[in-house]
Amino acid sequence: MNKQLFLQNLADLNTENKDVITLYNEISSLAMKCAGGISNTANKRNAYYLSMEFLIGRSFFNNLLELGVLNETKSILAEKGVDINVFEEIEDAALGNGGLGRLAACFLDSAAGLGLPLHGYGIRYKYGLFKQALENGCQVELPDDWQRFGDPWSVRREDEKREIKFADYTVTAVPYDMPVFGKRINRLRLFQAEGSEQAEKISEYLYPADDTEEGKLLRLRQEYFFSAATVAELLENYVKQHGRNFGNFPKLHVIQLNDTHPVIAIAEFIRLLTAKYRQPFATALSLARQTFAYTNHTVLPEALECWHEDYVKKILPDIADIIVKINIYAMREQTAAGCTEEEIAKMAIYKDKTFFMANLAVYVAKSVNGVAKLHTEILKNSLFATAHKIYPEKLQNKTNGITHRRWLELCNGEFSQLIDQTIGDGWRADISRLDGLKNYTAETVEKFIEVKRTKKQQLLKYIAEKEGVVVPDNFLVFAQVKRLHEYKRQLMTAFAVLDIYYGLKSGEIKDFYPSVFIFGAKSAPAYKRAKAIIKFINEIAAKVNADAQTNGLLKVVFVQNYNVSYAEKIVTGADVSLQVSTAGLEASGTGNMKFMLNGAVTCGTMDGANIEIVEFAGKQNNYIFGAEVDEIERLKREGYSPAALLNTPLCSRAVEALVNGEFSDGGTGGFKELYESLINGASWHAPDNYFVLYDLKSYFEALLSINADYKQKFAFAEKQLINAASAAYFSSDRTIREYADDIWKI
Ligand code: 26V
Repeated sequence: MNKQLFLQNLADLNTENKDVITLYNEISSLAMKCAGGISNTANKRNAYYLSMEFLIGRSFFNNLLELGVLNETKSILAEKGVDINVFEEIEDAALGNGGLGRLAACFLDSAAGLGLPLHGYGIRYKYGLFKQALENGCQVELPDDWQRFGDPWSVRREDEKREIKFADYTVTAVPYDMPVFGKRINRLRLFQAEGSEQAEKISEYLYPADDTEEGKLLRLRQEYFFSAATVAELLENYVKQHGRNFGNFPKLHVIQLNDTHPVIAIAEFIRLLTAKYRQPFATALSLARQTFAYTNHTVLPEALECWHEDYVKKILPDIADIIVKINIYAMREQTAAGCTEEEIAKMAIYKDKTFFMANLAVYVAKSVNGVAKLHTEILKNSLFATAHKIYPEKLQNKTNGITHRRWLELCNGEFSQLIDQTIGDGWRADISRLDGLKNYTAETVEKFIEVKRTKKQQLLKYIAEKEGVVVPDNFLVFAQVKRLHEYKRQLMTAFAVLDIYYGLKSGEIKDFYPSVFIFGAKSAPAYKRAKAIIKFINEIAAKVNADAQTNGLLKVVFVQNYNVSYAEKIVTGADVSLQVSTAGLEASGTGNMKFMLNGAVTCGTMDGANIEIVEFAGKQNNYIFGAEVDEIERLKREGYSPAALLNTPLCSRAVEALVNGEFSDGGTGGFKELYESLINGASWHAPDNYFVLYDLKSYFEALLSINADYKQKFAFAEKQLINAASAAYFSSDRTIREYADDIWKI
């Protein structure tokens, strides 16, 4: 970065009579001009991260921070009478749904920060994840036209576009490069589909609905589109430099597949090597097995991709043939290794006219990783147990992480300064030094209490403006913010909050410290139950907030359009992070880490990375409750009757509220359906298959004990500070070093 040039030009910039969007574009373009180009890595080993999602959020502040000019920019603009916070009007680039996409963004940040050559490849969606509004407490989806502010951080690479062929038509993939700044400048390359109206559809929306034939095909086209563009580019560049001796390709490239979405890249890689570059199939397969690595992000069966062969044959017939052939090689190898027919069936890549993308990835990839200790154990012992027996060297753990630059330095300047004062600023470059904060003094705790109060005030002020709910800033703040899904159990929190409310009204709960529950979540547009849960929470919020008898003690807010920028405010202002998934189902969670790093305690189940969080920060400094994996397994085996729990006081009041007319679902029948799902189940699942009623009592008790403990302000703040001081492990710098050392060898 030519810092001098940037600051000089910025000082000379005329800001008068310019609107925020114009200024945003001018300053961003100036930074791009002064930043320098993508760091050169030809002839060195590089890692490529293929992902359908990169949930980057806002680039402006982060890029200026990474370029080392944020503070100076703030002062120069202030001198001109421009408050840098006006750029908060520029909305997020939400090219992702949740954790998986945000992880990809954190990984790029950390790799650049550590000076490691990792490049992202994905899709430049015209519309990112929908914007959420609440109407009458119900979610409505609005298009997210993120490019309407301009896109000054991308460079269109017309000269590097290429054709991608489907059986019925051809599309042009045009790369847009976003530099990722740090110790070096890496590339995030997003492809835009062009050429015809049909073609443009491919990069129009993130995750189109896939419940129709057309939707499924579109999704498959998206996956192939960017995977094929990436693989073609890497092979072509290699051949330009090294000719057709591909022996060195795996030495120079490692391709990390972010979940199964880009797994089709494996088949395309083999297709190009055989059809275009005339390599024997066995050679191509062997090269693939040295090049690809795969990360699994969920064990939920409904999220494990499989493609009916008809779809693939229809638009990608050669790819279908190749996958069938890979399956033959796999079966041959597994038979030779002495596998039984049953074992081979479990690892099948092609069976019953269906392609199993996770099995394809596990067979071909040289490394398969889970994203938290428990998750990897589950992969080893159940989901991929057979493959683990045959290929024991493949499975490994890489516990997720978050970039402490965005998730502490950028979003919590106040706390960052306190840390600087306490242990020096070395932690910014080397996060492991954050451990030093464990030697805090009473004075540090007092200062931390001040910081928390400031961040809480900022958050509650913002919520008052945006959501119209006023919460006094002495309130204890609980937050559950994440995608809406039954397994994440926002419904269980809703029940617990209702029980608290009834307890306050009846006088059974005494000496309650004033508390607010903040929810933030988007539901998939077609996910009816999730939408009913949003409505239910909003019904509860309306009732509780309007009750003069209790609303000095309890408030509930459901924030609209929860996204990265909202998260940056919520994680800093919250006291308690709610991470209450059914044990075994949250692969890792990364929100839990963001709260921890900003000094919130976790109230959660022994699931995903929560387990490691309490390992580092101590169970005594967090609030763990609920059934653990073994118990859930036992309940599933032996059967569990939630109806029997309906008579217990907590369940009867809260669960019956779904159907006793106390709340209205707006005539959709959604509340009754939720009730039925809990008590009677449905054609596709057992009653209460996420054990909401089972864990409700211990959850309720955990919440009350937090409430009681919070009255000891100093002791509670100490717990919070210990959590922050123990969070170094959860920096994605650590995660990326592990990927670099163990998988990528870069
Ligand atoms: C996808 C789908 C799609 C079909 C309907 C149900 C369903 C449920 C879940 C998913 C999630 C797909 C993968 C994913 O986003 N996993 C998340 O990855 C994060 C980063 O590793 C991790 O922290 C989260 O625990 C995990 O849920």
